[in-house]
Amino acid sequence: MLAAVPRAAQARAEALETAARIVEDVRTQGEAALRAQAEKFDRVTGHEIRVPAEHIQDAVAALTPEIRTALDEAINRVRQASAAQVPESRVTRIGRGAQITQRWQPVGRVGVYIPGGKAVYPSSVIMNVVPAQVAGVQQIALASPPQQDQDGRIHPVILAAAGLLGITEVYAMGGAGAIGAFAHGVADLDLDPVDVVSGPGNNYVASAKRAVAGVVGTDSEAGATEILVVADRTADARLIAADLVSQAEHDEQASAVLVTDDADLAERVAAEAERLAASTRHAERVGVSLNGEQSAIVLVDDRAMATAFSNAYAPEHLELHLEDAEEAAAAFTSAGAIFVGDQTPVSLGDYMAGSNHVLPTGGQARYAPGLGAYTFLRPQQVISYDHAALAEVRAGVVALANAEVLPAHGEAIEARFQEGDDAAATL
Ligand code: HSO
Ligand code: ZN
Repeated sequence: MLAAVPRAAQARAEALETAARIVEDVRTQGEAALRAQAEKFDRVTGHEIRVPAEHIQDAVAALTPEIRTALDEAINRVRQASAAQVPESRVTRIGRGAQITQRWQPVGRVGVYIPGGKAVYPSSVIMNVVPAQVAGVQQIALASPPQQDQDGRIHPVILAAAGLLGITEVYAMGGAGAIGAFAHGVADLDLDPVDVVSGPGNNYVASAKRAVAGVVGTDSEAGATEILVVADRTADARLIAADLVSQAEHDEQASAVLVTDDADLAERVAAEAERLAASTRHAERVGVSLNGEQSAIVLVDDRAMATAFSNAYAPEHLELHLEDAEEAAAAFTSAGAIFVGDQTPVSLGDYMAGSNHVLPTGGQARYAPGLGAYTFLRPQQVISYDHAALAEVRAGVVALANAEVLPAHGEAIEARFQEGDDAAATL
């Protein structure tokens, strides 16, 4: 069934080799490597890599009221919804004097990377920083490439979004080198290594994250944007077409898929999408995306088949334009995020819904979540037994230790039951 709508291919091998080399240069040569990379990739020299506090304040002050209000509102909504992603710690009493606490510990330090090339997304600053803050991360640093047309400063609206979020540690550095700098630290810049690197990026940034795996945690790899719309005969073709085009606007590789059991709707959406695609600002990109093999209109026999297709495809974004959308949502089990009803478009979620827009692509939604507060939390168990509780399982531990021929394990238990210890325990 899936063969009909293949995912866009991504060339990885070459990028991985290049990215690993760039990361290694930053690890061994620090600031000098970052400067050489800025000159080569960003055509910027002599810039301030550590962004001074005044530049951040200036960027906030320069925001138009509309954008400032919108950023504030988005931050507020994402903060509210992210709070539900922090589990409460729970204590399980295994027996008298024996307990396990399951707690969720934030990582100490996070590096957020925000690209600055053809796609400049201040909204991604919010989607990465807010969950880390909600998780309780104490130190959050942000990096974005120096811009040639901004005198080597980073994009002002990205800087302003960071400022609104209270981020003070910002670096003008880009691409794979920035990921290397976060992972390994840069002594000349007083940049300490982080525990987790998150944030979107091109193939080289994604490859650099692979190259630093095992050194730091990373968020999952995001590929080109995907939207899958499941619609029935009650749906509005004009709205569906608008939503397909909205995600196709991101990238030539973006996937826009409609699944419906209504042939008439399929035809109307195709016509409407074609009309919109011709006149939209990014017409060329949209045209390539919609006509690519990764985009399609899939005609199915019935709802069951539509649901099965969507679950197998596991789209990044799923929109339900169905008469019974609210109830139907339960059957759609594999999607990065599910947008219910025709008044809940993906572009609402991209900015303002309160949900996170960093979501699993390429079918990763079958097993992986999007970005959330939990990306920055480690579940940890805290174990606490008293002497009497240990006594209850003493023989069992010794038996298993002996069975594994690890007698010192058993002896560590027995050490607690030697003369004197026993007496103390009976007090
Ligand atoms: N739809 C993109 C996120 C985004 N849209 C950022 C606009 N800005 C990937 O989910
Ligand atoms: Zn988008």
